[in-house]
Amino acid sequence: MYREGEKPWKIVGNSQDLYSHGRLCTRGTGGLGAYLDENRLKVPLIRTQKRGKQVFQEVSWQTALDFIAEKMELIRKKYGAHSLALFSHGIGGTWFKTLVKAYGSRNITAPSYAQCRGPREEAFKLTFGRGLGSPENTDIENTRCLVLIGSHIGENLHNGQVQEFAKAQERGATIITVDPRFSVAASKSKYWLPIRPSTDLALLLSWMHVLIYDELYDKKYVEKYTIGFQELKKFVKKFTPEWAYPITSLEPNLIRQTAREMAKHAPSVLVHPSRHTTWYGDDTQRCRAVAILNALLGSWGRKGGFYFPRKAHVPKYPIPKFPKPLKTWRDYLAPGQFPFASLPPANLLRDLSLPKEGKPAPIQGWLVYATNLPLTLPQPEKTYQALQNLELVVAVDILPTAITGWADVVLPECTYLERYDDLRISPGREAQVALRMPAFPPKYQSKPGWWIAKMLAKKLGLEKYFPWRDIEEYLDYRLKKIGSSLKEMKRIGVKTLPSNSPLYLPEEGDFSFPRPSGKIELYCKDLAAFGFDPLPSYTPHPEPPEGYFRLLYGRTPAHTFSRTINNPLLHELMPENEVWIHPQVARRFGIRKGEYVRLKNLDGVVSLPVKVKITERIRPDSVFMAHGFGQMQKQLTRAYGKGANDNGLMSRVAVDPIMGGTGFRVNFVTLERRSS
Ligand SMILES: Nc1nc2c(c(=O)[nH]1)N[C@H]1C(S)=C(S)[C@@H](COP(=O)(O)OP(=O)(O)OC[C@H]3O[C@@H](n4cnc5c(=O)[nH]c(N)nc54)[C@H](O)[C@@H]3O)O[C@H]1N2
Ligand SMILES: Nc1nc2c(c(=O)[nH]1)N[C@H]1C(S)=C(S)[C@@H](COP(=O)(O)OP(=O)(O)OC[C@H]3O[C@@H](n4cnc5c(=O)[nH]c(N)nc54)[C@H](O)[C@@H]3O)O[C@H]1N2
Ligand SMILES: [Mo]
Repeated sequence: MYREGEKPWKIVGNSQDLYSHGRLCTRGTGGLGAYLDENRLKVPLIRTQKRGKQVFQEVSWQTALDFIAEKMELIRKKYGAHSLALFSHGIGGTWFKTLVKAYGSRNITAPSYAQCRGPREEAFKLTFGRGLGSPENTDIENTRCLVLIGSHIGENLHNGQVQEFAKAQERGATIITVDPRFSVAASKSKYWLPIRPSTDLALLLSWMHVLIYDELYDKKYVEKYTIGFQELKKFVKKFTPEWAYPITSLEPNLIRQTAREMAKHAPSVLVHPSRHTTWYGDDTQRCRAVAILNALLGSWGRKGGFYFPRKAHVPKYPIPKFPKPLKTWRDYLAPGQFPFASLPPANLLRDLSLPKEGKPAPIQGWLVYATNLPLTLPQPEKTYQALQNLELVVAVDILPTAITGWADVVLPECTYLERYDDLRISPGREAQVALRMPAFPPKYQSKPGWWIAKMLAKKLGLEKYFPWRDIEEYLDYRLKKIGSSLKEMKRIGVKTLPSNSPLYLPEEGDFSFPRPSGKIELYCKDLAAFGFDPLPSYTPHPEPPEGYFRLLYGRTPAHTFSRTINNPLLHELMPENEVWIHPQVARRFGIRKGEYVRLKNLDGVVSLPVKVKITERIRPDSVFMAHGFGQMQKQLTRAYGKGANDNGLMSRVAVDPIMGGTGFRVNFVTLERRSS
């Protein structure tokens, strides 16, 4: 803990923490910059002019919270409590979820579902009976063959995974990377498959064909644990590598070789399920294909494939039952719409905030916690429309960002270095509990999320849902239930609880998978019952028109989405993004190295100028850039106007009919030179 007068110097990891082993990534170390950032929100603000105009008045916490509580009461009376939605991302959202449930709404969403992991979670649940969760139960550490499909570990810095990836590589594990871009992971791979974007499902089907018809699959495993193999075998018969070649642009030989390589190492092989999986609208089906491929290789529940994670059970602090909401997002779905959505898609709640046919919209108020919706939800013009129609928009943030610019009330949270959050109880190889505690007192007038939610609850007469005196009492209560205490956790940070639940399938005896059949379902009756393909079919996606390129995007090691671009330490590492273009494209447009161009999409949306990176590491039919840049808040003195915003160009989406995810990779752009 910080002592008065001391200067913050460095963030270090906790060696007992399985997620970091004491080693932090760039962004973890750079976290100090979030605390130091002089552009931070400092006091509560209330808008004094029409929404969209950024004219705010500084107010006291009392005034800000009174204003919100009054508006929430008004919404409850006029439209019903269910017409308030919460958008949140990350663990800090816990308190606001409690608040909103207590108030009477279950319209609670996060972009980490329908803009990220949703399709994968539903696909794996439909196949194996459980999703991957976060962090994923991938046994990279022990794998002998790792297949990465549009998952660029190394640039996507999920700390634990990157460390395991490095270990696997050192051990000489074979890495196969399928990516239209020569990613960092591709550079460490034995095989790089520069696939034509949007055709992965064809590759997956032809890999299955090779495994089955060359009899390379795990027969014992398939027989014992799966159902639907005969249907699958018949289904993939025609999907030969020769069939896949013109679709994917990958040579048949390469497809056969890589299938054999996987089979050689099975079951210690991991076809990584990827994380950001909302690509082309048929994403649940593509992820089903990944799941099925893993089942053929016998990797689920096997060492070097997928382990069964352990999770600590920590009793909750007792609170009364939440009231039953009058309506939820499901009541607004058409029959058969998104039948497998287990959470509300954020885009759905956004769209439900738009008035239709002169009637008031079902959603009338937004509480937004730690998510920058204009840069996060595709089709931003719809987000702006919704924002103009709401009765109330509250943003709880640490910076003056795109979303706070649209809020009626802006509440400055303190950074994660200045507050307690709820306990981290996530799955892993061991059952661990971790504490986040303040290293410094909150700067300015910022306050922790738990305090904000508790105070609001009090003003709304909902204090019984926050019955603890303060966060320390809350945490201590929970920790004592597992034989620890806040005092102990403040000292050790992370605690491993005893757990001997098996990490892998038993060698002998039966095992029942949590599916209706008790087996891994290669053929999915549940999907068929709703009119979806029970086995994943390949359907072609539109190709870019002449002179246009598919817009690909992804992570970059120095930054987390849009949230770190203004961070003084991380900004220094990467102040702007670049657009990657192939030399052929550069020649055709007469573009020179380091030049700035604008990207223009098929709907005429034009980006800010962005620097060109001419490289053979990207296919000539696509361009690539890192997400999160091109921010337009002048108050963000470092991030302002630097680089281009991929989300601004996402005016089209391909919606997944199974769970409502928004496929982002269906936007095409051309390049505009400055002089032209
Ligand atoms: N176009 C496009 N859209 C995408 C993606 C993409 O690659 N391209 N990626 C998708 C994916 S995978 C995901 S998971 C989502 C992520 O979506 P978001 O979580 O919305 O990502 P950010 O843009 O980082 O927005 C985070 C916001 O939280 C604020 N913030 C940061 N720390 C704190 C804190 O401690 N407290 C509070 N109260 N606020 C804080 C930041 O200032 C920022 O305004 O985006 C999805 N959307
Ligand atoms: N540094 C850093 N790391 C992060 C994050 C961060 O913000 N910063 N965010 C975290 C989060 S929430 C997520 S969801 C993950 C996301 O990390 P990933 O799941 O790895 O996803 P993306 O970053 O979107 O990576 C996209 C990759 O897919 C490739 N690609 C594009 N189109 C296709 C295609 O049609 N087929 C194939 N096979 N590949 C294609 C792109 O070239 C790119 O290399 O990263 C996590 N890790
Ligand atoms: Mo994500």
